[in-house]
Amino acid sequence: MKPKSKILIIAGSDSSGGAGIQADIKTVTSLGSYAMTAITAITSQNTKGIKNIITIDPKMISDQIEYSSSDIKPDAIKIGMLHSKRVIINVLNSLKKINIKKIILDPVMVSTSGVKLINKNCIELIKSKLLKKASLITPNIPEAEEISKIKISNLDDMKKAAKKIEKMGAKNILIKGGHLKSKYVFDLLYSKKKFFVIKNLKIKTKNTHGTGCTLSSAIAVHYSCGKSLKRSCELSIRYVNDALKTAPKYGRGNGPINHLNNLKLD
Ligand code: PXL
Repeated sequence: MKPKSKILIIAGSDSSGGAGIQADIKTVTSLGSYAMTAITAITSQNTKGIKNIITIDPKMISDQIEYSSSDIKPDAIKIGMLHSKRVIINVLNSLKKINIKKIILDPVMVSTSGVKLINKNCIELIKSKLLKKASLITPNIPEAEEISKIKISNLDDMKKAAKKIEKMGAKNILIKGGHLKSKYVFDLLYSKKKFFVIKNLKIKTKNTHGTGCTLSSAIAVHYSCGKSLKRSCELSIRYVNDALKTAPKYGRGNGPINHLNNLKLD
């Protein structure tokens, strides 16, 4: 088959292959699109945690975005780990130059294993500038709390936080409910002043590494192909759920999900 669309991924590398740019490339590829990348940082990690991180020079990040896009124009962009203010400023400038409308922002702050992936002073810049540029922002509960400064314990709190994040200038917000303790996961999309709740039975597993990266990349693919944001979120949540259910159980910690769940290769 020919790729359905082209996605530019701006994110960090996860050497264990479950999250970050590796998860993004696998997701975009398995869903039938063409993946391009601008790598923002390199982490050495396994399923038990992160050993160390080196950051890529912001100018190099801009060059990756601008030089590749000037030749192969992406249909949508997925943004993941941006670790410093300087990186965010450069990415904002590059986004202005390449002028792609469909942008999915995963405001990555902490890894599944609990390691901080960005500096504290990034959060202000994400709030004041970057979230306005995104078609959709996809925080999990801790990230939504950090952005909105609202403590979230239930679906009502999620709605309050989504409204507040919209007031800050975000166009559409998907708050992922997986961190709340309950039999069900409620994911909440707030779009055009309307709430859509996507309810699923919670899958009991420790193999959740990379779910956020995977979800935002899947949304970028569906959205780039002309589906509505709501439909893109529904299809992508289903893809992540299927990937969780069929996780290959690699490693001794929080293992990767199964990005190949939708493919029949035999
Ligand atoms: O899941 C968030 C995330 C994003 N980007 C990189 C990561 C992780 C989590 O480990 O390693 C590079």
